[in-house]
Amino acid sequence: MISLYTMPGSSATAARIALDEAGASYESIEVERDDAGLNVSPPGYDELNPMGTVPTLVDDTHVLTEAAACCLYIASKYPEADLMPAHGSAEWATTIRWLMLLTNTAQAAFLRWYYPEQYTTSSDGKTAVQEASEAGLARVADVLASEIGDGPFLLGGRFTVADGFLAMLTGWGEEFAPGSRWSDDAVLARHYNAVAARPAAGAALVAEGFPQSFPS
Ligand SMILES: N[C@@H](CCC(=O)N[C@@H](CS)C(=O)NCC(=O)O)C(=O)O
Repeated sequence: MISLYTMPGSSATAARIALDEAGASYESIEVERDDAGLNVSPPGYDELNPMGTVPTLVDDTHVLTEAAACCLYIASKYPEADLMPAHGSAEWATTIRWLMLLTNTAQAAFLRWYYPEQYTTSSDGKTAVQEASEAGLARVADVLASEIGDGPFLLGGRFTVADGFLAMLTGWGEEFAPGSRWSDDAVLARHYNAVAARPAAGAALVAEGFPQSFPS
């Protein structure tokens, strides 16, 4: 059985959405940290994921880290769920293009906002890190909104694992200043709502602490 190591509302949400959309049988194992941010449970977690982050997905002898890699793995393991277009097709190319932007650029910028102390050695540098993250994220939001257009998904009418990933990111950043949250963008809010309207993805989002919908 697949094991998904997770923390509520974390990057593991994208993998959970993919697993639930696939109807996969899996166990969820919560990683617990102490006040210093060290993983204390389950014992030995950092050997599984040397970065010490979540998610980690274990499927028999396969150990995957990186949320986007987990999503692609799940899509390949459960082809009947149709979570990715046919390998090598134009739609596949478009999907991996946006999924890589989501993880390399957007997710990374959100994580700089949430963990600013990891990106500055200056004791008063955290605010500047967060401001730069928000500015970068505003640019990515514009690009994504323009790509989605009437959508409702990145590929138009077809849902892929990239949409689950994007919905997770749109659900983040609620601490940002009003107007600069991704959920403030009408297109991204509509995209989120379309993902959340799917029974499996919507239940996963809500279970992870995300809203059922955003005003759009
Ligand atoms: N690129 C990694 C990022 C994972 C990541 O940073 N996860 C966060 C939670 S959303 C985490 O575990 N942070 C703990 C830390 O950086 O100490 C992935 O996609 O899995």
